[in-house]
Amino acid sequence: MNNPLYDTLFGCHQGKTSPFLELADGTVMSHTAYLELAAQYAHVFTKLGLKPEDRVAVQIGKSPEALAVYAACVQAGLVFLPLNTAYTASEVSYFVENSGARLLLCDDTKAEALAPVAAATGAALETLNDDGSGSFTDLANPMSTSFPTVARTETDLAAFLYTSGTTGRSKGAMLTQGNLLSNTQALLGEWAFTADDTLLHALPIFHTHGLFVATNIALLAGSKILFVPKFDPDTMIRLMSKATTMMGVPTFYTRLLDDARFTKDLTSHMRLFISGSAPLLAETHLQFEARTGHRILERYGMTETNMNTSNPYKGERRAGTVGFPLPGVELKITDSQTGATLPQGEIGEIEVRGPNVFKGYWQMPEKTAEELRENGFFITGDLGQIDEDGYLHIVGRNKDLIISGGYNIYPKEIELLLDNEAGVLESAVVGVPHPDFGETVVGVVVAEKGVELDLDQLKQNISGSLARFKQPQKLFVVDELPRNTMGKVQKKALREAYKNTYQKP
Ligand code: MLC
Ligand code: AMP
Repeated sequence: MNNPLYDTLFGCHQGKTSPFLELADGTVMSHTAYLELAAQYAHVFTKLGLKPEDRVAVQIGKSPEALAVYAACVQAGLVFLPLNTAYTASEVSYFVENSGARLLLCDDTKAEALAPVAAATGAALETLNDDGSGSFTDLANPMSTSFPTVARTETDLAAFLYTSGTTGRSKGAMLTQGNLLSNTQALLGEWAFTADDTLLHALPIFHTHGLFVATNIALLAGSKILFVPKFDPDTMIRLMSKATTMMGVPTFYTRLLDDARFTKDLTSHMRLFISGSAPLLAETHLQFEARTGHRILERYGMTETNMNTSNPYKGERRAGTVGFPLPGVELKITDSQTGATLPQGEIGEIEVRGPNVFKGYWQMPEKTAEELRENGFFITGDLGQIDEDGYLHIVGRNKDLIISGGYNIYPKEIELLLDNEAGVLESAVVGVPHPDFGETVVGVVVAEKGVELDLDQLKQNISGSLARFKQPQKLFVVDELPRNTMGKVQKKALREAYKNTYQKP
């Protein structure tokens, strides 16, 4: 095969007039139109001097054009590096610099702020707006609608997705063509997607869930996607009758349940609802079944591994569990200290191995070695337990991570900023329950001796460096942080102490 990922997901649709993307206003883009646009973009990459393996950093809104950039990168053998649109210029600066991206694509609203970032790293800067306009489009318009696909193998890189870590420095997870392809093939079989399906797609396309899980499956199956820019109850309810399947984070499901228009009738024709990226409360699963008669299929994955486990499509979808390892994925529960495999039923670290597991962190061999064992098992940082029927339960995290509305937030990144502020001796950031997002961010700070901290000012000072969704909802001052005998801050005690502090604004 010439370029396994391109040929299997994209190239196979060449010449087909079948609908691929249907937008909220009813506009349809066929498979062929999508591929022709991607080919034009691939020509622009060549014109800009990009070579296979070069990184293309992309911070643009959700549009068919944005999805065509992904296809173009695969066809031209480039590494696609999507970035959350909420990231500030200072956050983007790190990703561009660290990845050595040769091209940075953004929209007109960000171009001015990102121009210095591109200039400092030597990356080319082009714009692509939500409506399809921009300097990148101007370059693409005169290009041919066919492009000679660049040969690749399954071990070649296809994408970098950045994920933060316990040190606060983001790490570029290197995903190969084989990682993406094998996972899509496994999921397609498990969830029975076909060309008759229509997927209601409201997830962002800069993370694994909306990009690889949702889009790749639809491409492989030849399904149509109802492609909406973001989750909005009115649009979801309006379009539900046209869909057969939906994927979402738990917040999608709780928001739908909060809407009286979301009824059994509205969903009677639906084939499948899938949830992931954050824990779906068993209560939500049961409420959903009571309201609609559908049992949500919950699965478990992460940036570094794509999807690892899934509840069964045909068998019992068990509330509060994430099901069984996918075909080809090995999973074990181990002792966090010794790494030894624990007997069934015991709680321990979840480790996974398989063709889905990433190649390592870009230019961070030590970080890679800490989490990816030489024998191929990846230490997920999630704590799990396998019940007597083989279902995996995720019971906690061994990593310091907050998941808010499906977005990962690493406390260390926020603590480093708070600690740097004048008058702050030290800080600790934890996640506390939030009715809509599952968890939200709270910061606890200790002032330097004799200093009276202005918390509003403090929040304001760190806001320029942090995407809105990472900014603490609340800050508290304490005399000292709770510590264990080893001197380690006891986050569990802080989570307990502040668990009821979220108030609706
Ligand atoms: C938005 N805001 C959030 C937020 N999303 N705050 C905390 N957590 C979030 N997730 C804030 C904005 O900063 C803004 O703040 C305000 O909420 C309104 O913004 P919005 O864009 O209008 O929000 P909304 O549309 O309501 O978005 C909420 C959401 C969205 C849950 C629909 O966050 C979302 O689509 N999440 C999906 C994330 C996802 O795809 N994760 C997959 C990761 S992959 P202000 O102050 O400006 O008003 C992965 C692997 C796997 O985890 O297994 O899948
Ligand atoms: P990310 O790094 O954004 O890919 O997030 C991956 C993390 O999300 C995992 O390590 C889990 O902690 C969490 N996660 C994903 N799916 C689920 C799920 N179904 N239940 C609980 N946690 C999940």
